[in-house]
Amino acid sequence: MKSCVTIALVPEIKTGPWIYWNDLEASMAKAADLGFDAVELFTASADAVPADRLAALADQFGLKIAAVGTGAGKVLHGLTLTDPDPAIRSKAVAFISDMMAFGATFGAPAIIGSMQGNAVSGIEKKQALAWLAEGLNTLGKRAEDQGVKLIYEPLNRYETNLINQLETGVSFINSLETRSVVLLADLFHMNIEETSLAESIRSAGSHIGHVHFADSNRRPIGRGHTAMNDVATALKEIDYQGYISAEAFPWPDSDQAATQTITSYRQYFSS
Ligand SMILES: [Mn+2]
Repeated sequence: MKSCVTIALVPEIKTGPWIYWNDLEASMAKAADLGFDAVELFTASADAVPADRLAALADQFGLKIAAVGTGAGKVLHGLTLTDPDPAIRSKAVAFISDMMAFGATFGAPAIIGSMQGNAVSGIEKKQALAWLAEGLNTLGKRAEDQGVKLIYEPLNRYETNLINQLETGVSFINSLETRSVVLLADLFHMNIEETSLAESIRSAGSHIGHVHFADSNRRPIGRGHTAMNDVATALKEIDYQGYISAEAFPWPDSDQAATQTITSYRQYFSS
């Protein structure tokens, strides 16, 4: 497993659960100092950070780019893959596609979280899931062409009414034409939705391609009541090799949250 910390560069979502904010270079320097293996980026668009600048910084600090978030497409532009308007769905696919190409430069997959949207008023859930499948099939094909996976994230019920649990997520991605989509196990969402975090991880097994590392209250691991020992044991049992990425509130501040995160990571995964 590999440690990772989130950096958000979108001022409009300043209240969100990201450890570092605003200054890419300073944040990467801090992440490297603490010994993180990688960073996960949340940017406003695919060209918000020039790829050559990011490559130079990654090289300078010895950090990998673990994944790139696509949520700005919804937050800034109101796009989702399940909007009833086909023009908006098409723009959502284009936005994610651009972000995926940016990430693929670094071997980093794109994450589809809030861009999945919802079955909105007047739309059957079955229809929304069909639109989501259509979008993921198109994007999964492009991911395959670019040599990266595409990460799909089940969210808790307050953020989507489509897919809230890993088990439903596994059935859904197995129903797709593309084999390029993997699941994101976000421990915060799972804490709300799963009967047992460890059992869900064991069942989803090799379908898990990314982990969001946050405690029950979205604070850094160790600052809530998630039974992290059981979760870590389950991830080792399924031989998870991916990133353990801190998508948690910068509580009480970014530096302390980052330190808490790497300390917890080492406690549970370094052995
Ligand atoms: Mn997440």
